[in-house]
Amino acid sequence: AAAASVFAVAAHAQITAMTPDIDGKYVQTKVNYDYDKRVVMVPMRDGTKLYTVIVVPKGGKNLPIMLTRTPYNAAKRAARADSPRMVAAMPQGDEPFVADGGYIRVFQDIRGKYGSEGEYVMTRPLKGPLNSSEVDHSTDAYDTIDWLVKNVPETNGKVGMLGSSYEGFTVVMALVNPHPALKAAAPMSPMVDGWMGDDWFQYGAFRQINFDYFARQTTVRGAGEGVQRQGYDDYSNFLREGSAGDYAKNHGLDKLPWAQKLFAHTAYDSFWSEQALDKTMEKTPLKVPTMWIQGLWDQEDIWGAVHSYPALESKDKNNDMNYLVLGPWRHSQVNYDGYNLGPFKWDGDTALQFRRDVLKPFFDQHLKDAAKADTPPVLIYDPGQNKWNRYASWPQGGTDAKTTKNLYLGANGGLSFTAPAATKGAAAYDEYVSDPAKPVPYVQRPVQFADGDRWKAWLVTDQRHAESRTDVVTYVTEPLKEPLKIAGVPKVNLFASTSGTDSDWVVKLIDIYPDEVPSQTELGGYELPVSMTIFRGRYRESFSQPKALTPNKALKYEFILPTANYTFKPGHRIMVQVQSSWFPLYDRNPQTFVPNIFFAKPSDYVKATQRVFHAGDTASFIELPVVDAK
Ligand code: PG9
Repeated sequence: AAAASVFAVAAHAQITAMTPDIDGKYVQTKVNYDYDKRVVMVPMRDGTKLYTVIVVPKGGKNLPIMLTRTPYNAAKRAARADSPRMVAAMPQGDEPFVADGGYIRVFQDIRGKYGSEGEYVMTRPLKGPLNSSEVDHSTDAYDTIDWLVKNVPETNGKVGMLGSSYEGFTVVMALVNPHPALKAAAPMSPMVDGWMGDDWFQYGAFRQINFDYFARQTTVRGAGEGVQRQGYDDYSNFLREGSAGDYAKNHGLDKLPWAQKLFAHTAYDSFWSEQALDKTMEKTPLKVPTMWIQGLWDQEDIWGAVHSYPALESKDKNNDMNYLVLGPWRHSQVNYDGYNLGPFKWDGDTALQFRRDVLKPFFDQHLKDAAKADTPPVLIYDPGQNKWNRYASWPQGGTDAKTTKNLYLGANGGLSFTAPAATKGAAAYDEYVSDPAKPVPYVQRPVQFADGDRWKAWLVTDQRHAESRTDVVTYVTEPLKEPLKIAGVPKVNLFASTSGTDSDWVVKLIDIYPDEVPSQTELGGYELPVSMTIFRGRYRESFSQPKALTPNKALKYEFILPTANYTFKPGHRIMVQVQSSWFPLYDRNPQTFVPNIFFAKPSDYVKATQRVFHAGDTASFIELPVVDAK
């Protein structure tokens, strides 16, 4: 009782009615936390300090470290929930790793973003012709890992790295001159080649959704704002404002260095080829077991993982270092629920199955000296059969004449494996008018880039909305009598002409569901894109040297479609669609050859008559990587 009254007197002596109530001294007592969170500024070789959040299970000893380097706010990445339990505080994708307190988890802001010092450079190139400084993401990863293994007492000295998209790009960067403590890596949907197919362009066609992305990322060190809109429908918003360059100018985005870099490098020049990490991987010794992961319908980085895996594969002499995983997923879905994509339901939570049964054992083997995991060299979902396939190598089909089957576009909208004969009299082509004033929408209008759910699933959008347009040509097989399975990379061989001097060609390989699907009626007649892309015609002969197209001449366009592992089932039909715009996701081709499409003038945009040829020497076809469906 005496002690209590002393305390009461002392408190009264100090605290008055006017004592300021915000004194900044309060630190909440963490009750029953099963982890410690430490924030450290980790020094890099050039003296720059990077904001690093280290989350250690309480009482942990001899634990491996799982590292993610991010431009997306390390503090937030390490705080999914404000919970005393590490499994709830870490991101959903980490649950298998942290549920049993078996891993130290580290998130770090890359230089120039959020809590880190230094200058931000978008996907900072490696030291070399594009980067004359002494630092890049390879050295930053090295210095970080070096610091962690020396300064985190609870670690066993082994580090793994994982992360998706930009965070996947930083994983790949760490594989260039890797620190010896880096024992395993999982780049998920890594940004690898920003011109061929990841994020910025696809075969040279610019992805306008990125204006919002780099406005948010490069206007401030923290989280910036997207671009203000004039109206509800982004189709109208972008159409109204003209070229992508005009759009940028109208919103002041042309002042941003990243926009200026994009505008200056529209072709596949050394700015892009020097940064293409699949090319870097080809020159890099395979020292770290690496699992390349992406979605089959990855709407942001469809190029990276599937091109990096083959770049390293010839170095994997025992087939136990270089792995490929493709799930039935949208971009980064590997880290979330994987029960479905849009209306397509899979055989359970495919993403969790993968993280728990494949990814965790892979890391455990290399970071914890656990038993050798039963990791398939290649693991790919077949959405048609609704099951995972384990392969020893990839691709399975399309590797020789036996496994390549040509699917020919034909007369009267036909599509078959028989080459069409030369036609006498009958038209050897189909024709449509591509009008830049009425471009084909990539999803049904109204379109909003800000609608995240729609964006995430857009690559499985029902293509009937496009089929019914007069500026889209379609070719369809008879209903299949037998299952047809493809497992590899479909390749387009398109003979087409335009009355203009430049043109885009969008080619889609589609699975048409039967008219009736009793178990899920809304899928009746659904036109599911299996694989599709856009090709900017000016790059027909060379990606680095664009060239005007000769008007009205049948020219051959050859390019690959995104990788597929897919069974078309009996009763389904295969469809190919061809069109010349995909708006507003991709900027419009003016259809007049201009030096730089970003700066096309209103008068450059002209209607063009397009022809798709399907007979004799100019028979268009898609090479399919066909394998035994059983
Ligand atoms: N796809 C995003 C991105 C990566 C790299 C550059 C620009 C954008 C991402 O999800 O991180």
